[in-house]
Amino acid sequence: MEIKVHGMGMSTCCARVLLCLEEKGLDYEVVPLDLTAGAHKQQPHLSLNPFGQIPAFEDGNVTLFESRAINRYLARKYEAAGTDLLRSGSLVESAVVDTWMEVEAHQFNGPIYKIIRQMIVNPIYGLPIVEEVVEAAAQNLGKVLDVYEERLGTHKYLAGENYTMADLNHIPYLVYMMRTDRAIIVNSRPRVKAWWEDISSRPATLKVIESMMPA
Ligand code: GS8
Repeated sequence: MEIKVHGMGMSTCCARVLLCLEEKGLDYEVVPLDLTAGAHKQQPHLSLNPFGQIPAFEDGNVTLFESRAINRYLARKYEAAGTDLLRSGSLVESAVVDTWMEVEAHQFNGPIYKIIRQMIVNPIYGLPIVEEVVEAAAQNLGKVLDVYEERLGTHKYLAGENYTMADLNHIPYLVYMMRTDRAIIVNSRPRVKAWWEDISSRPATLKVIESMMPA
């Protein structure tokens, strides 16, 4: 297979890339990496991702890491296939997609990562859930999603009337958060809730959720 994703479907950052591959209808192979054995901190993985993290990505001779950068590469290379994720045909529309992708990476990701780390990852490693950390992150995420609630009052999706990579990049952490009692942060905001129900029921999303951790 030309396209290889080194990692595993249960990892949120790998799932982000798989969502893009599925929206584009591309064939790919997930090359499993045994994180428990520390394979990500050793060669040959370090030559694919020098930070010793997953995912790492190969498309023929091209090797990349950083899930969001991999997704932009895929969307540019396979622009004509599947969903138009970057709206590159319009300077302004693509700039709005960029804006909301930045919002995801710089406003949304920080607090939701803390919630998932505490509530989902810590128990796996036998670590306690620090409730104060969860509460502070939930407050911050709520403030971010207040902005989304407003935005989704005038637009169907974050970047406008079309589903784009700006929406897609949010999905993996939300899949896990929606299984916790902090799902209320989404469910208490009607437009954010409707947006989540829409983007989480896309065929590509349903396919990728199958490879994530079971609920
Ligand atoms: C983050 C990669 C990352 O944190 C990206 O690709 O988007 N900004 C990067 N990967 C995590 C798994 S994410 O579920 C990872 O590899 N963790 C193991 C480690 O850091 O040792």
